[in-house]
Amino acid sequence: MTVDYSVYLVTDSGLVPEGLTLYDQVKASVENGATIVQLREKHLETKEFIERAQAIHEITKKAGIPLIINDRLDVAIAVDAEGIHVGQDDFPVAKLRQILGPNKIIGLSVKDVDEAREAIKENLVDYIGIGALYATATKELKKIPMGPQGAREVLKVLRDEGGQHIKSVLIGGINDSNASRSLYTSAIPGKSTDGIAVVSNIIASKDAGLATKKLSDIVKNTTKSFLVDNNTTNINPSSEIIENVKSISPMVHQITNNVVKLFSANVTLAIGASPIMSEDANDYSEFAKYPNSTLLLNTGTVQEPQIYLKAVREYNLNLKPVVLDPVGAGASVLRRLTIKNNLNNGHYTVIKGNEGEILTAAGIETQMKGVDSVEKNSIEFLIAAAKKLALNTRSIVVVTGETDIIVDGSLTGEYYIDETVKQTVVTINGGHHFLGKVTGSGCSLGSVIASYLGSNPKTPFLATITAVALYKEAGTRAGKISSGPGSFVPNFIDELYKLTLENNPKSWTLDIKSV
Ligand code: 3NM
Ligand code: MG
Repeated sequence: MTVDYSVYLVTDSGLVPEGLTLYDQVKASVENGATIVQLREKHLETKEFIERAQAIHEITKKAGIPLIINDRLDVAIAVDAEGIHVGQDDFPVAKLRQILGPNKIIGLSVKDVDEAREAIKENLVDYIGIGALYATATKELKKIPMGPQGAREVLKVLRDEGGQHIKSVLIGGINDSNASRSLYTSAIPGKSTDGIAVVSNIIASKDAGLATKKLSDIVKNTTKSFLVDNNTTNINPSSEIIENVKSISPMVHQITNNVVKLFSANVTLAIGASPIMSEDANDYSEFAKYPNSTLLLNTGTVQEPQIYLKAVREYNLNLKPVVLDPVGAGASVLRRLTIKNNLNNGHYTVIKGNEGEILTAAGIETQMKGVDSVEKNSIEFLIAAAKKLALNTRSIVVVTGETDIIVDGSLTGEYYIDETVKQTVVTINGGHHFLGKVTGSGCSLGSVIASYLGSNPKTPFLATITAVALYKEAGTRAGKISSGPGSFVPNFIDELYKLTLENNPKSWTLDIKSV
């Protein structure tokens, strides 16, 4: 039997809204895209559990999908369910297999790589539930949520240590705002999860059918419009992209640090976009719905996690671009936590930083001096780190420095990653050393990238290249006519403005290469 794990409904009768029954919820869900159902009843007497299982089984049988019973072998046998799901401390898998035979589905909850290794060694389960992915109110967790990073580690063990045939679903805190990126960012080359397992986002919904349909669409389709194809052969800055910024003038919502707000706003205006600064969550959902709006998160002066996470959630939900600038990411424990939290709980179209920041984001130990990178690594090493981060996050990664590096996020429209994945890497040389003497010169590049993405959401890679190139070209030109960092600032804003008006990227003098 081939089982479709893609939209895996797990029940919890305690979460059913007033006026509805569990039966209503499961029926609506199954009719709208649930591909497998697990009946999870923690407080029912045995007789009632069996009766309920029978009733639910009628629904799933009619739809031709499997019913899995949580925990209770006796109930599973009594109703001849298609399978059983157990936790680490429940009925031992070896015994289950012995009793149920080879044809029943057996699933096991796995919290970490050690439990994954154990499951491979036993080689008796059909699938594992990897969780908890995120925080959840539905179940008391024994361990802090692992995030996509933890899920990748588990999948790596399955891929490399003999568990390639074991299917998997993600579980814990999954809903329509994070389902897409959860699938994308948990995948590694050669091994991806097979679906999402969801309790409250469906069961607690007043319209379980609609809730399921949304999730089902996300798994099947919406991901493709969110993460558009970046396979571009053209790496030359594009006048069409610049024209779009000028004609659309996108709203660029910036949650940024206190040092650079004025400068970033001025840079945004100079290139034809429209800045708005807000850290108030009451603004977020409206802004995220503006046509062509886009979000920049700059963590230079670290704020409460929810200020960032609520904003990313809204923009992700509305399929709008988000740029993350993890300023000073490796400088302190707080900053390392902040980036981990942001990366684990949101999807970013572009992650931009200097070498130290990108290495930290990629999970490579680095030395930071304040917010300045004190790293001096080879360009090859930086490219490798940027590729790793791009693949893990499915984001475009920009590493700034004398040579800027831009790596695509392999956003092919599918969430699995082929083992032979190819990532486009572009380097841009140019600029002027005064850029390094002016505060906000890195941060306002984030504003420019965000502006370009907002007006070119379907071609994010070329938009990013064009934004970075425009910025460097303006720096080069301003440097030539400035006597020091002081006069450089107004000259730089003027050059950004002029380059935008001219819109003739063919005349730019940068060295842009695909490597
Ligand atoms: N198992 P929701 S987390 C049933 O970590 C369950 O194994 C988990 O509920 C695990 O979708 C979880 O409402 C609850 O967050 C998931
Ligand atoms: Mg259990």
